[in-house]
Amino acid sequence: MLYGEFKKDFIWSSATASYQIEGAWRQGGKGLSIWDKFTHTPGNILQHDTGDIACNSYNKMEDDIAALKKVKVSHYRFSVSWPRILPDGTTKYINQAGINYYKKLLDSLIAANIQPQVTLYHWDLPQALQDVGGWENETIIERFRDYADILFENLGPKVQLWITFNEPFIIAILGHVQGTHAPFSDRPDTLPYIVSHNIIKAHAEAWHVYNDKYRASQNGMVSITVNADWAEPRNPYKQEDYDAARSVVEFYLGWYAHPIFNGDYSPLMKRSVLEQSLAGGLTKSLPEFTPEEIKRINGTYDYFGLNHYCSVLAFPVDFGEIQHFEADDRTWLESGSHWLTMTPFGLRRLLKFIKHEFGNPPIIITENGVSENGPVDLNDVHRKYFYEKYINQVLKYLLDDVNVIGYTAWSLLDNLEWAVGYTERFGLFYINRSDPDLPRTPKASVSFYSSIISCNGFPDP
Ligand code: GCO
Repeated sequence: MLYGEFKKDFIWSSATASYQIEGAWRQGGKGLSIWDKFTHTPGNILQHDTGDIACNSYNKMEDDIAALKKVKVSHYRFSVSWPRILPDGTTKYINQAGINYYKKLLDSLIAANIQPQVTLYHWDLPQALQDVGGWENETIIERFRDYADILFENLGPKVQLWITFNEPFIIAILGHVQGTHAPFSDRPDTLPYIVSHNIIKAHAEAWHVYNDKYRASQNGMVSITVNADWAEPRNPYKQEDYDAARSVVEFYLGWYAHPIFNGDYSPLMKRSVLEQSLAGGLTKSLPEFTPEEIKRINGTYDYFGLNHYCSVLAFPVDFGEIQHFEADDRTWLESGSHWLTMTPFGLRRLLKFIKHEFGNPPIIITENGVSENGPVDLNDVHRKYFYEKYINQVLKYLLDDVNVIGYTAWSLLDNLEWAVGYTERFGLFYINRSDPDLPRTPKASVSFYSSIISCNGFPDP
């Protein structure tokens, strides 16, 4: 345990995403998203859960603001539902009711002295765009740029922090390979590398729109959020386990961060993809950027957005053959998600890796948190443990001289955890789903997290 305080003006936040909390799926002129379709297709989501109502945040904005005030966060990270703004994904029709909803949310936050962090895309693509190929069709780059332009113009005067994409890795792999996320269809030609290629270009275009048209007047920061586990070599005496660990991190995070922070995919990424492709009978699947594209993409960031939950042990079988890490001293405090084991030390290592690999950018941890499932226990001991240990690892940025400027707890509310529905609960606030009012009830971790925020860290007792 390190005692000390974060630097002044550290960003303390909590996060949600539109489809996971808003509900109101056919209210206020909203178009359909790929998640509306996906959850309504039998067999995709545990318990047949959907986001039709979710936390009903669309109609319960004041309750969410009250919850945020209780946590005493300085910031709130939420996402905009693209089909609420552009029901068919294009600028043919702009839904003013959608814009008004987010303007009102921004006004209420600012009145409560909470600054917004706004995600443009947290996975709820307008279904109409999916019908013409979604992220596989490169015309989507222009669609995304137009959508971003509308948000910057209408919401930008009240927003200082933007995130273009949340976790492109998950979009590409879970949404287009594994099929546990929307828009999965079993077309064999669905390739994650093309999807990611288009996402990287779309991100860059949105950043340029901001840079060219809005930066001078709005002076905010725009970036992308990537997710990454930390990977440790399973056997520290084996070079190939080190190499495997490196490849894991490269795939999660380097896939997107290399082009955006350093220019182009890394040699390691190119080589690994080629090896995988050959093994799978394909000759090549990683598209190439032209020199002009590399120039246009390189440097399109104002900070590094990181979602991090846990670490894995790596060893060289095929890529992907990874095993969850179980080396922490108290793994007896389990999480409610099979993929999430508590491994706080990995976060510090990952932060140092980012510092060295990507030129010491300012880093905002845009998600970090833990779940439970099964019986409700408002005394969420495991979550207090998680936040104490992980946030304390973040504090070590003071020792490592890493430029961390913010931390975001996932999530403010128990919400629709994608394919596992409402069975896994990541919230600081519990929501009793059998009460039609969906009251937000604080778990013990609310006052715990809030005391860390009030102290701005862990002052020496
Ligand atoms: C994610 C998402 C969140 C999840 C969270 C827990 O980034 O995967 O941003 O929507 O709910 O990560 O799995």
